[in-house]
Amino acid sequence: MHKYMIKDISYAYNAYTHCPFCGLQCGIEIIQTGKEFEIKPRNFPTNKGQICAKGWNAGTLINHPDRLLNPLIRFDKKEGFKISSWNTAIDLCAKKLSRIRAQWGNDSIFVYGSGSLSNEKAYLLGKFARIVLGTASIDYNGRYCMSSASKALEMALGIDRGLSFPIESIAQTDLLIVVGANPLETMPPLKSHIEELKKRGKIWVVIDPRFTLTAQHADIHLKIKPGSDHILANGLLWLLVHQNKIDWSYIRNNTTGFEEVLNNLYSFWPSQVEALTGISQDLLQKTAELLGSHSNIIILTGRGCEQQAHGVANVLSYINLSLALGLIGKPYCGFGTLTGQGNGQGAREMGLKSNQLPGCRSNWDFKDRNFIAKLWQIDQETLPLPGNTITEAIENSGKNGSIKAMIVMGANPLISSAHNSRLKALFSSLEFLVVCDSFLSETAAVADMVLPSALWAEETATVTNLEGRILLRPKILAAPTNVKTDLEIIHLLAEKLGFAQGFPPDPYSIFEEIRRATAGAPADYYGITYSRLAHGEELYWPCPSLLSQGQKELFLSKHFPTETGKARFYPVALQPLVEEPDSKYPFFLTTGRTLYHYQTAVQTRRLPKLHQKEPTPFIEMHASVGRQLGIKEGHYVKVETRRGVGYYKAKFSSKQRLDTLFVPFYPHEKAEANSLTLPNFDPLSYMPSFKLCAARIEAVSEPQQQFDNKKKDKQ
Ligand SMILES: Nc1nc2c(c(=O)[nH]1)N[C@H]1C(S)=C(S)[C@@H](COP(=O)(O)OP(=O)(O)OC[C@H]3O[C@@H](n4cnc5c(=O)[nH]c(N)nc54)[C@H](O)[C@@H]3O)O[C@H]1N2
Ligand SMILES: Nc1nc2c(c(=O)[nH]1)N[C@H]1C(S)=C(S)[C@@H](COP(=O)(O)OP(=O)(O)OC[C@H]3O[C@@H](n4cnc5c(=O)[nH]c(N)nc54)[C@H](O)[C@@H]3O)O[C@H]1N2
Ligand code: SF4
Ligand SMILES: [Mo]
Repeated sequence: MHKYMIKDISYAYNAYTHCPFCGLQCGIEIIQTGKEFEIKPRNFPTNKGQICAKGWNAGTLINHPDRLLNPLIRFDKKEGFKISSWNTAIDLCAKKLSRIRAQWGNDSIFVYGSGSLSNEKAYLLGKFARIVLGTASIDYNGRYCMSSASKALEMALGIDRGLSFPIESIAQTDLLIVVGANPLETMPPLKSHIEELKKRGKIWVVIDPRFTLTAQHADIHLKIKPGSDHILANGLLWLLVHQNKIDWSYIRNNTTGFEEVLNNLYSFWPSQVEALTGISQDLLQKTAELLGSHSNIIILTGRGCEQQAHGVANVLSYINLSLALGLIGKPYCGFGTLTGQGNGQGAREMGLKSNQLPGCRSNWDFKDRNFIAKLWQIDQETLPLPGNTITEAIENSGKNGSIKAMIVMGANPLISSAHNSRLKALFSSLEFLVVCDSFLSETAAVADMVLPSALWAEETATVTNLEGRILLRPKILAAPTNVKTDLEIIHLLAEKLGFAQGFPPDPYSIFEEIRRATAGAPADYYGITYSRLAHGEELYWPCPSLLSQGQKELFLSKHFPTETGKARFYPVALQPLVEEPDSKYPFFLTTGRTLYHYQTAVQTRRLPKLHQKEPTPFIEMHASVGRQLGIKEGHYVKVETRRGVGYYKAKFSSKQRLDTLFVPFYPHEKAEANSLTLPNFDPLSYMPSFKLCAARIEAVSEPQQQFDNKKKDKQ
C-alpha cells in the first residue's frame, strides 16, 4: 500500500490517450479485445484522425512476451542475470550507490534521463539526482536530439519552445520551408496539414541532401550539401538584402544585432554559395524570390541541420532569416523546430539538463536556485551547480574516468551515442550500471541491474508536445504484477537512501509540485491542473493562472524574454566541416530515421508488422554511384569510416546527391551507425555530429546470407 493518497484519476473514463512515440503526440484510443490491444486514431488537432504505422502497432507492446516482468541482477560481471525481488534489488542498488558516492564523490554517479519520460518522471528524476544523490552529473538523451535547437532558441528568442505557434498554422501559411527534416516518415500525420496548405494553392520547399519521401512531395527540393545549411541561409539573406526584400521596420522595432549580421554577409554572394552548398544560383534566386514575395512564411528545422558540429550556428542562421523577414510573432508565420520525442519538450523543461532547473529556470542564477532550494527544503549551497553533459562525460571518460555509476531511465545510449566505442569504454569503467526499461535494450543487456518499468498505458502522466501543449495520458490498464512505474522506482530508491518525504510515487502529487516549482518561471505550468486537462481544456505553457489557457502563440506581443525584450540576431561565419570527403573516404555519410522503426528500435523491432517491413537497416545511395561501384540493389555493401565498419543492404535512390550516403541508426548484426560516426560535437550545445562524416563503400563479395538473421535479440 502506498503511504500517499492517490488523488489521481486511477483509471480513465474512457481509453482516450496519446501515442507513446514521437513529439506529435497523436490522439489515440486503446481498445481491448481479450488479451489484444488495438490502437485507433482519434481526431486531435495534431493528427486530424490519422496515425502512422508505429502508432497503429503500439498496442502489441502491452502484452508482448519480451516485456521485462521482474528485476534482474547480475551479481558478477561475468555471469548472466538472475531474477530478483524488488526488495533485494532496491536494497542492493541503494547500497551500491551509497558506497560509490562515499568512495568517489557525489558527481561520480551520472543520471541519464530521456525525452520519452513524462513531465512527472523527468521532474522527479531531476530532483532525485540533485537532492538524494547530490550529483551535478545529470543529462538526458535530448542532448542528442534537441540541444542545438534549444540553445539557438534561447540565444536568439530568449526561450526554448520548439514551436511558438500551433501546428495548424502550417495549413494556413503561404510558404513552408522544411529544413533537414523528413516529417512524411518521422511524423506522417503532419502531411494532412501540408495537404491543406496545398489545397489553398500554396507552396512548400524541402532542404535535404536526400530525395526523401518528404522531398518527393514538395514543390521545390534543394539538394543541399551536408553541413552547409548556414551558408545557404546566409546566401538567401544576402539576396534578400540586396533585393531590399527584408522587413526593416520589424528589424528596427523588435530586434538587436542586425548590423553585425549585415557585416558578416559579404562573403555569401551567390556564386560562392552555389559552390559551397551545391544549390544552383538559379534555384537560390528562385527560393529568395519566393521568400521575398510571400508575407506568411513558416521555416521549420529538423535534426538534419541541427545534429552537426555547428548545429547551433545552422539554426541561428535560419532564425536570422526568419527575423529579417519579420516572421516571428506574426500569425501563420514563424520559425520552429520539430521536437522529436514524445516529451522531448517537457523533459527538457523539468530539469533533466544539469544547467536547467524546473520551469527552464537557470541553474546558474542565484534567484532561480534559491526558489527551487526553498521549495525542495534544502540549503541553496547544497543544490549542485551545472555539471558535465553526457557528451563531456564520454569525452572525459578515458582521461580521468570520474564517472563510476550510471542510472539510465528511458534511453539506450549504447546504441544512440555518437562514436559509441567511447561510450562502451565509459561503460566498461563503471562499477555499477542500472537501467530502467520495459524491454531488454542493448544498454540494459550490459547493465548490472535492470528494473522493469510500466508502459505508458499503465500509468497516469502528462507530456508536453512539440507545440508546448500539455496533454494528459491517463492510466488505462494495470501494469503486470511485478512491474513498477518509474515514479515508484524513484520513490523506493529515495526512501531507501533516507528520503521518506519529497518523492511521492503518485503522479498527481508530483504534478502539483511541478505547478509550484514552475510558477513564475519561463515554462510556467502553474495554471495547469489534471482536472483541467481531464476536462479536455487546450492548455499551453506559459500558463500562469487557473484562468489562463497559456500561450498558444508565443510572441504575438513582439516581446521576447531576452535582456532587452527584443529578439537577437547572431552573425554566423563560415563553419569548417569536421570531416571532408577525400580520396580515401569520398562520400558524406549521414544517419537518421526510417518510417517503420522508432529510434534504436528496441520496441519497434519487436512489433512483427513493422519489423517485417524493414527487417534490416539499408544504405541509401544514388543508383549511378551503386552501379559504378559494382553494387547490386538489395545486396550487402561494406561501409567504412575512419572509426568503424558496417554492412548494410544497398537501396538505390534516383535523385539524391551523388556524394551522400544515408544509413538509419537502429542497429543490426554488423551494422551500428554510431560505430561509424565522429566524436566531434557542437561547442555550444554539445550535440554530436550525427549527420556528417566521411565514408567509403564497396560491394561485398562474401555470401549474402552471412549477415542475415544473426541478431540475437528475439524479433
Ligand atoms: N519513424 C520514426 N519517426 C520518428 C523517430 C524515429 O526514430 N522513427 N524519432 C523521433 C525523433 S526523437 C526525432 S528527433 C525526429 C527526427 O525527425 P527528422 O529530423 O525528420 O529525421 P532525421 O532522419 O533524423 O533527419 C532528417 C533529415 O535530415 C537530412 N539531413 C542530413 N544532413 C543534412 C544537412 O546537412 N542539411 C539538411 N538540410 N538536411 C540534412 C537527412 O537526409 C534526413 O532526411 O523523428 C521523430 N519521429
Ligand atoms: N547516428 C545517429 N544517432 C542518433 C540519432 C541520429 O539521427 N543518428 N538521433 C539521436 C536522437 S534525435 C535521439 S532522440 C536519440 C534517441 O536515443 P535513445 O533515447 O538512447 O534511444 P531510444 O531507442 O529512444 O531508447 C529509449 C529506451 O527507453 C525505453 N523507454 C521508453 N519509454 C520509457 C519510459 O517511460 N520509461 C522507461 N524506463 N523506459 C522507457 C525504450 O524501451 C528504449 O529501450 O538517438 C540519437 N542518436
Ligand atoms: S506520428 Fe508520432 S505520435 Fe503520431 S502515431 Fe506516429 S509515432 Fe505516434
Ligand atoms: Mo530525437
